[in-house]
Amino acid sequence: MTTLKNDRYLKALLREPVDMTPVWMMRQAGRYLPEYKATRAQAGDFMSLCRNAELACEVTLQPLRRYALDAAILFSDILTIPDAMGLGLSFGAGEGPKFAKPIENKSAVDNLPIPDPEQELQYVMNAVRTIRRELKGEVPLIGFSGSPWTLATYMVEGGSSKAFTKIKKMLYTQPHLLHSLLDKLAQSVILYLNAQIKAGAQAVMIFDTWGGVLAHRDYLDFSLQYMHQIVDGLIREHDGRKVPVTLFTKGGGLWLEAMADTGCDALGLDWTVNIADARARVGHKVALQGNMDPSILYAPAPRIEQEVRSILADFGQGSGHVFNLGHGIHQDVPVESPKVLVDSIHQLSQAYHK
Ligand code: 1CP
Repeated sequence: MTTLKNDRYLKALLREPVDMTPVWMMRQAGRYLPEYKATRAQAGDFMSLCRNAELACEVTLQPLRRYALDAAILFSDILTIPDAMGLGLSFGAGEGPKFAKPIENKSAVDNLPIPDPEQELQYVMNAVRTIRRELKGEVPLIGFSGSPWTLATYMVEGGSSKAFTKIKKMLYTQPHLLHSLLDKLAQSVILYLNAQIKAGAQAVMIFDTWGGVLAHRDYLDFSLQYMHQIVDGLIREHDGRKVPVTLFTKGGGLWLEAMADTGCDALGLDWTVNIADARARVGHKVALQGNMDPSILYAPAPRIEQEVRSILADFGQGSGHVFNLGHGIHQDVPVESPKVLVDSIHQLSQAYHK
């Protein structure tokens, strides 16, 4: 087993005792950091940054140099899988992701390959290996993937969406076709995350950013079922250590019990949920990650600290909480704000771990 200088993130996910509440921030590498913008400019476009292991490693480490974060997250994107399936991913200047060949019919689904993680996605594994080497055991490295449903929304819509009309039309007119797409994605995600674990990721997180747009029964059938398959297929112990799995459905507050029943180790919460209620509902089964509104980072320091106090008090005594934002950090927050956040969590949480 490789030693870790700071393992409180892994311990909290397994609900083992810690000295203080660990914290990391969703999308902690990114455009709110001037040094990210500089490296991104050096790389050219976003995918070139992802494909360059040294530069991907550099941007992964940038937020850790500024803030006392308890985990690093691989710098990559959820859309690497559809890109490796041949859909032709591009990011226009100042625009969201776009696919040249969106999924429109059965033959497109039938012809989708299941990418080999050490071939088409080897650049991701190389980034994982490089980051692990450069982290030098300081903090654990989180690997990640999108959920099958969330990946499918981009593949069928051809990019970002607000109303999800194309994929919902497929869901209600050709449910079998959508299921076969989701099934291929689930198989691909299992191979991809297991390869990240073998390459050095010490925990993994599944981002179901768009699960919350589904009707109740459809969430269970078209999103959660496939995340459950993934949890069942993952390597759960590697290098003498448990590899915790976190599921995050944005807008998933109504489904926490069902999510906890998949056998995952932790649930990510967005800010619409009260973490005390969430703990009462599922805290005997899973750890909880979250859940400050990322917009609070626009506020002055005392307001940020007040929110930290409230969330820590709501979670209460003991382990099983990883502090985080309820979604990704905004691009224009002051660079001083995350320091206020991280330092106040570490300081104020110690009382809850005595
Ligand atoms: O211009 C740029 O520099 C690109 C902006 C950017 C960044 C920094 C994109 C394009 N992706 C990323 C990195 C990224 N994406 C990371 C690693 C960085 C970190 O966390 O430190 C991670 C974990 C993601 C995951 C991701 N990508 C999600 C799931 C999490 C979430 O925020 O909901 C989603 C939905 C994406 C798709 C995507 N990639 C990029 C953008 C702008 C988007 C969102 C598009 C949309 O809103 O539909």
